[in-house]
Amino acid sequence: MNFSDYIKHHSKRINETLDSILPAENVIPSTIHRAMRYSIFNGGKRLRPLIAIASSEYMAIAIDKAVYSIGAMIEMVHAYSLVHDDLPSMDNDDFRRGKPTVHRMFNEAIAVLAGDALLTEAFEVLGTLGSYQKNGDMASLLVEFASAIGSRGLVGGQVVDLEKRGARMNGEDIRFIHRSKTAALILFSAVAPALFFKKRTYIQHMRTYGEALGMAFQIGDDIADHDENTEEPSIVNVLGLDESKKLFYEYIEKAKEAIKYKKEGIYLTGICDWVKQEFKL
Ligand code: GRG
Repeated sequence: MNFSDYIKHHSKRINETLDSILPAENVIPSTIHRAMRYSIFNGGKRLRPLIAIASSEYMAIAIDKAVYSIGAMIEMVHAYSLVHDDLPSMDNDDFRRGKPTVHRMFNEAIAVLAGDALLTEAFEVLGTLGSYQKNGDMASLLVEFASAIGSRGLVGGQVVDLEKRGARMNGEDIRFIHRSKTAALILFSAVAPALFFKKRTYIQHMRTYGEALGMAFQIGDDIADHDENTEEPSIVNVLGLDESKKLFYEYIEKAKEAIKYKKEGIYLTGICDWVKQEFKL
């Protein structure tokens, strides 16, 4: 299957999985279920679930309900992080993916609660994996997931991102933000199938791929959003545009290098090229 068909095919299956997991809009209290669905079904690329699927492919893991569920729980956490990131107390954004943000469409309290529910219910999805995949290592998956998105991962990265607004930063500060805020969940997406399906020989390759791709992704986002007057931490304001681009390509090459050993790596490599296209790099 070519890369574009691969993305379309699996995105559809991820969307069906999310649709089956999330409570219907008319389930009481319907406001929160409408808000959760609004945040999930408003045009995301499904990058992280697709990484989990392509990494399963690399390790010859059958792409079945368990893999789609792992992808769905990651996408639910991603959606929660975006809903909270857009809040007035954080980035105070009115639009996401060209549509009103959740707090604009509903209200601030519902946006906080919709994020909370997406996060909580992602762990419910993780907990149900055992009902159709009896031999999976749920404990390792759970520990890695929680630590990727807690105060030493996603949340911690967001704290430093907020604290560094308008402050002078060095390379170490910006690396910490990128690694925690963005790369941690992308790394988790790559390594989750290896952990759950106990593919121990691949764990380190997947970590290297995921972290490098995650770092490249956030550098690409900083380059695409570059504005020298912004107070928001950006690698471009620390290293300059040329150095940032150089680092972007180095991380993309590092990610590709980590999975060059098998022909099944074509989709993981395709995702690296997709990220390059996404940021026009
Ligand atoms: C509020 C707990 C909390 C965390 C916020 C991850 C994060 C930390 C905030 C998200 C906002 C942001 C700018 C993250 C950087 C990574 C990034 C560019 C996310 C957008 O990811 P895409 O492009 O989103 O995969 P789509 O729209 O395709 O789903």
